[in-house]
Amino acid sequence: MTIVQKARALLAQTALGDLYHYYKVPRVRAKYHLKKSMDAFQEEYDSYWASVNSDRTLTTMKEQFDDIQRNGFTIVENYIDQIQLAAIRSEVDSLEGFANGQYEGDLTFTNRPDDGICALSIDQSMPETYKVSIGNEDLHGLARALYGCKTRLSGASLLNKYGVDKIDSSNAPHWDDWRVRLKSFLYLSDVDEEHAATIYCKGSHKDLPWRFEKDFCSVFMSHEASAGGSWWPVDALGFEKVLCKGKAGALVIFDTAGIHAGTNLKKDNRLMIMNMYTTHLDFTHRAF
Ligand SMILES: O=C(O)CCC(=O)C(=O)O
Ligand SMILES: [Fe+2]
Repeated sequence: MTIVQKARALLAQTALGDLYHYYKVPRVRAKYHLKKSMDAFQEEYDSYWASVNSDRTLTTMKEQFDDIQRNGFTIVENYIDQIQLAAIRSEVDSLEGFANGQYEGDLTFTNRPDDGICALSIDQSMPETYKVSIGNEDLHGLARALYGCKTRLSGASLLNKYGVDKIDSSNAPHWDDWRVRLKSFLYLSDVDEEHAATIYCKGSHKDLPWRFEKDFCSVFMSHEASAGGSWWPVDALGFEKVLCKGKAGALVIFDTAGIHAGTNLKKDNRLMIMNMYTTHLDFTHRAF
């Protein structure tokens, strides 16, 4: 090494060298500001999560509370009995056009033909459906027990997946939000590998090495740029993939911070009632 090279190498290790690189190399500038930005967001992130506190005494659904804390999800077979199921189905089946995405009645309705799904807001005109969703104090209590008193019902919809072989946007592995979002699916039809059972990566609601980076992207990039992606990095984490199967009347409840993905419908319909809970979103019509 010449004296000039040695002097340069020494200088590069000083604050002056850092300053030189900062101005000279765009990527060094980008990295520096990215770190500052991530550190600032980490403060907001930590303070949000410090405000989310669970309290097991607030729920009667202790087994489900434990399951969700441990695995991120729970499945309750026969959550409603056949009589209640029949009463709800009779309300749902009388919604003209809903079965194939063509509903034209008074309730708020969304149809996404490319995904092959549609969603209808629930109100008191369907009393049996209302009772197990918007009126379901047991579920509301479970959500508050898991994530604190601020947790609230942010949506309740009747969901119908009707598009056979359609690739639903939710088929990519993803989590829904960087904040609390709990969902319950009360199955009104049998759900299995042919009927679009959701995949849940058991335990992935915690201990995910790149969660903060992805959450950071989801806040600062557009939805389009940061939406769910490929199975490749997810498979590398080695989580068990559980298919959330259940007969009509089963209830699946899952922490959507865990990695999950929809699957294709191979025949018939998948009908369910979805409740969604968050700490921060007002109640509104939601398709997912
Ligand atoms: O429809 C499904 O199976 C999964 C949908 C989903 O990702 C969600 O509701 O968050
Ligand atoms: Fe999702």
